[in-house]
Amino acid sequence: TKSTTRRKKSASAVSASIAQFGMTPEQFKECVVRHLHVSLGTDENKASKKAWWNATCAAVNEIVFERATKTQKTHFQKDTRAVHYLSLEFLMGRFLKNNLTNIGLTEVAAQALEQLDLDFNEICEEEPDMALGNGGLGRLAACFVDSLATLGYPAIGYGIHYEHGLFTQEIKHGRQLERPDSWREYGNPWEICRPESIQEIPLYGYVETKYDENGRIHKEWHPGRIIKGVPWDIPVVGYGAKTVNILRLWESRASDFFNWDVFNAGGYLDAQVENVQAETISKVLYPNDNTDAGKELRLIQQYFFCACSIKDIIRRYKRAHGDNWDNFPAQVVMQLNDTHPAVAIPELMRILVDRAELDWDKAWGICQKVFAYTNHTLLPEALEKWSVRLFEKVLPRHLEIIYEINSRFLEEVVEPAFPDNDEVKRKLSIIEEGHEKMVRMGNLCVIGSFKVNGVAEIHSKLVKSDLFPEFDKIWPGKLTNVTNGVTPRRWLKSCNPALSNLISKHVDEDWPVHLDKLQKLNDLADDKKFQKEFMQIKHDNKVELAKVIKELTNVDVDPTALFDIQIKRLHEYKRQQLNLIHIMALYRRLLQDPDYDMPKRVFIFGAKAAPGYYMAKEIVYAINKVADKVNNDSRIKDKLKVVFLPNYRVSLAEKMIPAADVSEQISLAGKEASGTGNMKLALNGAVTIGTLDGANIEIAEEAGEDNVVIFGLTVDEVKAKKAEGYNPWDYYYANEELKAVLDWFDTDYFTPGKPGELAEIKRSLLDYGDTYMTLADYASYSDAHKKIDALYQDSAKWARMAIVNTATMGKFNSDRSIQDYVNNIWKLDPCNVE
Ligand code: B1H
Repeated sequence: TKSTTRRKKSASAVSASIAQFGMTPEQFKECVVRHLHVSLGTDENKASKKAWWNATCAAVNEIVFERATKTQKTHFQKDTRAVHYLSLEFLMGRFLKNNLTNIGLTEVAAQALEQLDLDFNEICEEEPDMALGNGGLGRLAACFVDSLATLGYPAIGYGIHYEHGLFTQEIKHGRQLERPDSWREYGNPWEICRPESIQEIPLYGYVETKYDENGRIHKEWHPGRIIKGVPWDIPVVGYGAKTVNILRLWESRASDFFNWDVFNAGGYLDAQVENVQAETISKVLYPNDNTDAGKELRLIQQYFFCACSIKDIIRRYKRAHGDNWDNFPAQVVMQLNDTHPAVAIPELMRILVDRAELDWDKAWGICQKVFAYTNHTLLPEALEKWSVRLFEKVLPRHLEIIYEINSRFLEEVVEPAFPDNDEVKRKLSIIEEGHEKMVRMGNLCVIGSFKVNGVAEIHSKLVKSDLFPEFDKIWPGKLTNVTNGVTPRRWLKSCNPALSNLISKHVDEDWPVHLDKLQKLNDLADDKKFQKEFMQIKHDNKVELAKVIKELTNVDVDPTALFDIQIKRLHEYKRQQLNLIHIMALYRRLLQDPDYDMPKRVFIFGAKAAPGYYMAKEIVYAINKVADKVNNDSRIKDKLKVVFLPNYRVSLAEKMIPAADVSEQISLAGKEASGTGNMKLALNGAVTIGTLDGANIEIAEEAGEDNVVIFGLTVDEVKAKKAEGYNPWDYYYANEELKAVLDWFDTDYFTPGKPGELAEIKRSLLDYGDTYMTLADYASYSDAHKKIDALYQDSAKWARMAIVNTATMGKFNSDRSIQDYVNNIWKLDPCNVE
């Protein structure tokens, strides 16, 4: 009966998609085979799996590009207002399964490939992740473009077409090694080059001051270099595939225009060097998450893609409106994804004042209606500052414009609000005075934008109270909140098909676009049959993940054990070290008392460390060394396993998240702006163990206090403890277990023959002051895990909690985030395509 319901289910899915796109599995199959011949130049007998994957993508693209063209045409004809999402990162992951989900042809494609004796999932595995982002900030941009297309809003994502995305991670002898990521070495079926929309971008040089006949001042920038920006377009398919928006990524090339001079001077080799320099701009993504590298190349990357994008936006605007700038703010809104694209503000000013010759006030009036800025972090090391010296070298005219913006702001805005107050002026100035003068990009963004938002309630509150309190006083209402979200298409429907099918049996089929409907599952939380089905699916997903774990690490894990997962970038504020210390304490308890009462547990990590982040890499090493020891210690009878899955990325997350029982969200309160992995895990039925930080607070509100396990200091308690003088040694001496675990780092217990190899971790937690108060939260964290153990041992109670988590995560749909942006910031109308 199970297989008949499966067949019925897929039959109805197939008929629905036939209704929309008129395609049967047979037709899809013929389309794939045709592409194998005409697009790939091979045939059924010779084709590699990669070729089959390419041919399948080509078949999907027949629908996708058709819809993309239709969408662009409609937006142009209706002259729609659009949002332009400027982001240095788009962490898209794989497209095939996602695009099939969104055009409703997953079952058709799976059956077509089956008829060709191919396994659908195996073919999907051929696709490299498009990893043009570091972590949450980049993945948020990817979820947002999905939601914008799904909701039918005219939108375009602008970014950089990096040749190398985030590095791939290998673990060798427990340490992280970085290898370049080559996601498009042999071409990428999802992108298309648009040479007709190439832009030329100036850099370096000097500014000449001129006066016209009327004595009016005019500034002319004589650039030292011109770089070419080549756009690559990637279609973004909305769920239901009515709207297909575009992600436009710029690749840098040497400009032919500039090189003629070099050729004429006889410098053929010099010209090649210039080419290499130009192409370096889009060569590689900076691998830092939540830290500012402050490198010249990074500033050039930022300017390069902002300048290309603004020229592109203006070209499109002028096609409909000519040289009349009056409607520009009505047609265009640009969302700045953090301060990384902040230089777009002086760039638009430069074009309006120097090129279009608008007077300053009119130009500034336009700018202030066009830009909105999202702040993603309060961490001081992540707040971007550029040295004035570097800025002047790379963008001399922009520096002048920033000075002008600043002096007018200080005189016309700050002086009236805070008369004669030099201290406030010093704080709000875009220029930080000091040993080395710096440009503060956060201040520039707040001054140049009409709205500024944080990414979760508590974070937005802290942006107002701690980061920009005077700005909040000057412009009440400018600082606001939009809580993050995730797309339920990728993060439930497509990555967890079994749970999705179960949900569809009990909730209207349109839950992927009306995620609040999951609330209906609340009524089934105590239903024994439903609990059994729900937990059976969780178990099956754990069986699948156990296979992946075996393949990647050769560790055997028991799928009946509790799967506890922490997946996110490695950062001390995220406190993977807290998780590790607790694991070591469990190990110690098991060694001291073989009958220690706890359910079998598997702790699973996925995390990349920035290549230059020393302590993060030490923590990766420590996790791997502890894992080696624990996993091979027969004394504890497999009650505890620790695995570190290498090369954590979007496609690996899609396999881990459906299999999680417990979600670790353990940052120090006040440090994690929002988090989005926390939402994905809870949506898939994981129970959160977490601090009152970022979106955890809102997740707890939605799920109810009984269905999450909260521990640790609150934001206010953290502040109070810092104020009174936090001393980690107090906690070390007060807690016998904590002391024993920390002292373990000094021995060679986990690194035989190499005592002290892990000692830096202990030092960072004691001698260096424990910046993120790991020791202060340890006891509370340990108690929280005891609570988890007890809850898990009551399987009905646990099932109830898991179900309620899935049922109550509707708020964290990125469609809701986008609707918030639309209502409060962007003011867009949806546009019907056909
Ligand atoms: C987030 C970053 C970030 N906040 C600088 N800030 C970067 C900062 O390359 N850089 O220089 C890169 C990334 N990333 C994350 O944004 C927050 O830490 C998360 O809490 C949040 O969920 C996510 C999306 O808003």
